[in-house]
Amino acid sequence: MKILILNGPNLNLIGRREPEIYGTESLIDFVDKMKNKFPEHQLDYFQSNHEGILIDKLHEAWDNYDGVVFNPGAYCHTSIALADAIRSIETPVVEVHISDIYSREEYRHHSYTAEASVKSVVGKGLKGYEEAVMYLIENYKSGVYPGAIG
Ligand code: CA2
Repeated sequence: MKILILNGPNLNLIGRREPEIYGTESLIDFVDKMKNKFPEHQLDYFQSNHEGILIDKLHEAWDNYDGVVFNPGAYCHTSIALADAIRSIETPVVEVHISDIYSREEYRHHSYTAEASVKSVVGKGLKGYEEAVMYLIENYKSGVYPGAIG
């Protein structure tokens, strides 16, 4: 299975600041380790700080990937365009947030992109990415994604 791990704004700085919220490990290092845990699957990593580039990547994922694990960062709280991009492709998208957005500042409590995704995993640290990958792998054959909310 080919899975794209897609990350949005500021997630390139994870591990360097605010360790009490995001931990001390960088996403690139974590994804590298995760690749060893899923040797029979292809995991590709991409990060951008730009909304349009993330939209382009989602469109490209339709023809090139079987699933996307997506942390849109703060764009999840604002971007109807990203939510539309998720809805516009047939590739299943699982949203991940490292922190529990629902127990943080009120302006983080709503996610447009989670509403368009088949599932969302929040507040589990970087392990949440692993849970999202496993969910995609487990449900790929049946093509049925239980718990789908969008
Ligand atoms: O919890 C998550 O994964 C978030 O998507 C992280 C975003 C935040 O805006 C979302 O509400 C929840 C922030 C990305 C990283 O921001 C940093 C802030 C300080 C130091 C390093 C990264």
